[in-house]
Amino acid sequence: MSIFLQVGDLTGFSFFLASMALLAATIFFLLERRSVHRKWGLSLTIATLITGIAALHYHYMKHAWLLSSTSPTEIRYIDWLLTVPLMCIEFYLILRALGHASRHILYRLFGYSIGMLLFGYLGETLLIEPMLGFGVGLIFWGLIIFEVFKGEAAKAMELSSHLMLKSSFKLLRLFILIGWAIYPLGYYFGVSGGTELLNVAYNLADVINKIGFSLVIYLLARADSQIDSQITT
Ligand SMILES: *C/C=C(C)/C=C/C=C(C)/C=C/C1=C(C)CCCC1(C)C
Repeated sequence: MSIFLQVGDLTGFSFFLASMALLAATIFFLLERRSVHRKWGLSLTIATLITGIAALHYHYMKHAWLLSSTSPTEIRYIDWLLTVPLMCIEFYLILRALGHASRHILYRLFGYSIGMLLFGYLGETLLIEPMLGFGVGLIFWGLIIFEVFKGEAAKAMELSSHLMLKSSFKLLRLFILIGWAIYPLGYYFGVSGGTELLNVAYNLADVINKIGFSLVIYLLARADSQIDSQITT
């Protein structure tokens, strides 16, 4: 085994690509910090943490893959356990900017995402029957979807008349519905199709969901900051 990427190692390729893309996104958000108003500082910090934490984990995952060609399941789930709750906080911060945040929404999103990841982990490591972990994980994902499309979070968002914040919220929840669907698909087909398929799917999903999601937050923060500076000047 070598620590170099071998010709034809598509999975290794996707680890390198995800690692570099996440690093680039992190540097971009750090450099762009001054282009947003202070009130968006916390949202941008969290967006930077989402890509930054993942970039660091990908550094380790890529090495683990090159050395062993096995799924770096533990590192991956540690990454998700940190970054998915941070994504929940981003929803909460938008609701707070809309003036309709409740902490219960945040706690529910935390609880559902931890449940989803816990059962995914237990199934993937065969500590429980893989399809049981999958099924329970799906239920928790469904609860997250319900919360942001029909539940209290969605209702709180609808109460506001701030169009730009509302459309960003609607865009972000599409990541949860569509972008996040790649994960259970990867799990389902990976369990029978093998670790390569599983890891390529997860790597692709992480690039789309972490960079795309954070970029929407950055664009919202920048657009809203420009409106503010037009009013004050
Ligand atoms: C940055 C990391 C993200 C956004 C990770 C998201 C992970 C999921 C949406 C995982 C979902 C799963 C299920 C819905 C069923 C069980 C298996 C999982 C954990 C892969």
